[in-house]
Amino acid sequence: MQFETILQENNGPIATIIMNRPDALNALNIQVFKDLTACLLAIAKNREIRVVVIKGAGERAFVAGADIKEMADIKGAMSSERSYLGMHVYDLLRHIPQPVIASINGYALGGGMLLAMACDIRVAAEGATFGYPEIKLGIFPGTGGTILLDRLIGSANARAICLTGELFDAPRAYQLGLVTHLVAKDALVAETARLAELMAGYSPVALHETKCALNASLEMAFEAAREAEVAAHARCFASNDRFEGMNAFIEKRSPDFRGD
Ligand code: CO8
Repeated sequence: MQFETILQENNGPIATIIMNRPDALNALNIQVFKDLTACLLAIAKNREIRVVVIKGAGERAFVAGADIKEMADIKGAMSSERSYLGMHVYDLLRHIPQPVIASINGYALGGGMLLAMACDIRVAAEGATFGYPEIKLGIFPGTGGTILLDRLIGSANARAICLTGELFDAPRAYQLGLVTHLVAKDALVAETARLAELMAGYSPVALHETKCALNASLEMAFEAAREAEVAAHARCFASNDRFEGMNAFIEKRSPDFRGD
C-alpha cells in the first residue's frame, strides 16, 4: 500500500512504519492520521505481520507533535473531529493484534509523545527529547494525552509534564518509566530489531491476548479487567500454539508457532 505521509516497509514478519514528513519534523496532520488509520487496519488483518515498528524519517525527530500550522486554522467542531481521528489511531495501535514498538530518535513531543505512548514498547536513543509543550500554544494534550500519561507514569509527574510544558531528555524519560529501553544513538536500530525479532518468534495468539489483558487493565475497573484477563487467557489455552509451546519445552526443541 502507498501512502502520502508515511512509508511502510515489510521485512519478513516485521512491518516498519516510517513517519515521513521530515521537513516538518514528522508533525501529525489530518492526512497522517488518515494514512496511519488505513495502514494499521490493513496490518491488523495481515497474519504474515507479527510485529510492527514505528519510527521517524530523518535524524531529527520521531514526531514533533501535531502540525501547528494546520491546527492554527482549525475552528469549532473541527477540533473535536480531529481529536477523534487522532484517538482512533492511538486506539488502533493499542488494539491491533501485533505488538508495536516505538523506535524513538530526536523529538517526541505533544501528539508525537502520545503516539509513542500508544505503542506497546518504547525504545529511545540517548539524545531523544520528550515533552508536552501544548500548554505554550494555549491548549493541552487532548485526545487522551493527559489520561494516558497519568496512567503510564502516575499523576504527580504527569501533572508536572502537562502543566509546565518543559521538555526532558531520554534518561529522564527512562527514569519516569515512559520509555522502556534506553540505548546509545548508534544502537537504536539494532536494539529495535532485536526486540522485534524476539517477539516475532512468539505465538501471535499469545501476543494478542497479552495485549487484550493489558488493555483491559488500562481501560476497565479491576473486576471487569480481571474477567477480561480470564477470557483472554482461556483463548490462549484454546490455541494450537500453546500446545506447540508447551510440547516444545518438554521435547527440548524450539517452538514453531503458527498463530492459530
Ligand atoms: N508542526 C508543524 N511544523 C513543525 C512542528 C509542528 N509541531 N515542529 C516543527 N515544525 C517545522 C518547523 O516549523 C520548521 O519548518 P520551517 O523550516 O518550514 O520553518 C521545521 O519543522 C524545523 O523546525 P524548527 O526550525 O523549529 O527546528 P528547531 O530545531 O529550531 O526546533 C523544535 C525544534 C523544538 C521541535 C521546534 O520545532 C518546536 O518547538 N516544534 C513544535 C513542538 C510542539 O509544540 N509540539 C506540540 C504540538 S501540539 C500537539 O501535539 C497537540 C497534540 C494533540 C493531539 C493531536 C491529535 C489530533
